[in-house]
Amino acid sequence: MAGLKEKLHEKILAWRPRIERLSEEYGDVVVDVVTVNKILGGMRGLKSLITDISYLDPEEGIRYRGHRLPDLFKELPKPKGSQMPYVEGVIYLLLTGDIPTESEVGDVIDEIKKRRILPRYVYEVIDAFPCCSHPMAIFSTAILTLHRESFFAKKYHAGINKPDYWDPTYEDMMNLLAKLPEIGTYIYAKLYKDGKRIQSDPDLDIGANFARMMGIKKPYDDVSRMHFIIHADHESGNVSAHTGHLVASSLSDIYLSVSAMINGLAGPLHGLANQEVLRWLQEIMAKMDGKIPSEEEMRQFVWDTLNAGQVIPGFGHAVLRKTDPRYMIQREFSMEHLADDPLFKYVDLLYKVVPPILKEQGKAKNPWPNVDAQSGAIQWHYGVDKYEFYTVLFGIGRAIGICANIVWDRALGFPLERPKSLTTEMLEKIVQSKKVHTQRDLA
Ligand code: NMX
Ligand code: MLT
Repeated sequence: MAGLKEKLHEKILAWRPRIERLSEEYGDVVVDVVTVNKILGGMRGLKSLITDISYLDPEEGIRYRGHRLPDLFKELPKPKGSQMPYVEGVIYLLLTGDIPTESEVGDVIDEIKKRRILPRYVYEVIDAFPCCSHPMAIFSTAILTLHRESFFAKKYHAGINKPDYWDPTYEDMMNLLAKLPEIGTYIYAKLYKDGKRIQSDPDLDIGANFARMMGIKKPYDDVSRMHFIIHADHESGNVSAHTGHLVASSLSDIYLSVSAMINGLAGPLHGLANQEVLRWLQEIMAKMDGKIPSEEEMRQFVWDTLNAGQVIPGFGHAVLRKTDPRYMIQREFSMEHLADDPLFKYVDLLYKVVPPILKEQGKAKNPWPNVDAQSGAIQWHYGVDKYEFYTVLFGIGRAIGICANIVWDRALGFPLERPKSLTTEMLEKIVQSKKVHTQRDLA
């Protein structure tokens, strides 16, 4: 039986002719049109990227390699007695496109275990951070520090054939993914537990080991698995995925690229929204003196926030036009495990009151909750109440998809990304020339 890397190699060889054919035979076919508003509106919806790792349907939500998330949670192998699948199974799936068998997942678990140990200097860099630094700044820097370990960078400098780029990139990916939980949990220990680190256990899978290093009992192992899996990928246009891809397109290695994507994820309109949801909820809780607000009171809090010119964190989406399935997976878990938690009751109230208000306000194209509206409340329930840390958890998961994309970018020989920019005057001239055209047509 072929291991993950051999399987990936077979898949790459089979895929390359499809891309070559598209470029050679259909290179001039028009796929989308760039209007002025696409340029001014953050390229929203512009079909201009390619990835086979995942696809986001506005109505249905994300599919990883063609699989809806609720199906995946049934299809992927699970540890005995666990509700959630192995994170390692998603690594296998995103890289190869195949649902792994138990034994294939076992091989990935072994691969990851071998690569976990962090060089001492990473701890020292984390220790050296000034007080009050945000965990995402520390996380990004700790990853960046590992750049000196890159196989890809070493091979590139020694001289490597372009078709082989993917191979050392795969090695960098597996090394980094194995180390991210160690980095994340050390940042947590350093910032919130007086630096008292719990050592990893070489016998555990990613989810169980993460729970152990966080010092949190079951079912936090399943919470971690669920969290890393649902955050793993969201096609290529979101800020973190796009940043990872863009930086990697200059042949920066995985460490440089993932560190950069973490910085994009750290923005409040993207991954930091999970922290913002909890910060906002805590403010409301303080105003309510811990009591659960009535629907009417909650509506008022939502309107107050909107009227102050702020967004409701955890709601809306640039692509989705329905409730995020990642939200629903977490909601179902919460109804089973934390139904009586006061914070969940707040989240549940928001689920009911926010969408009609956003519809009434009439600005947001999508009034429904996204992944971030629910994730923090689960962490809080299991004792992770330092909400600045939540986006680090998102980042550990997101790195899986971004790394898989970078390996495939290299395998398919995708070029340096370099779109063209125009000046305002140039755009005005283009618009002017179109107007002249229209008038001429009318004459
Ligand atoms: N609360 C208030 N206003 C909103 C919201 C919201 N949750 N969502 C969108 N709007 C506003 C948006 O600010 C914009 O206003 P303006 O015209 O004054 O600039 C208007 O509605 C149109 O925005 P959309 O086209 O619906 O959304 P867009 O694609 O520009 O942005 C988000 C998408 C996700 C950035 C936006 O919905 C938002 O700010 N949501 C809250 C933050 C959040 O939850 N982010 C996490 C997204 C998921 N993730 O993990 O990355
Ligand atoms: C994500 O998971 O990246 C977010 O939902 C944002 C997006 O897809 O635009």
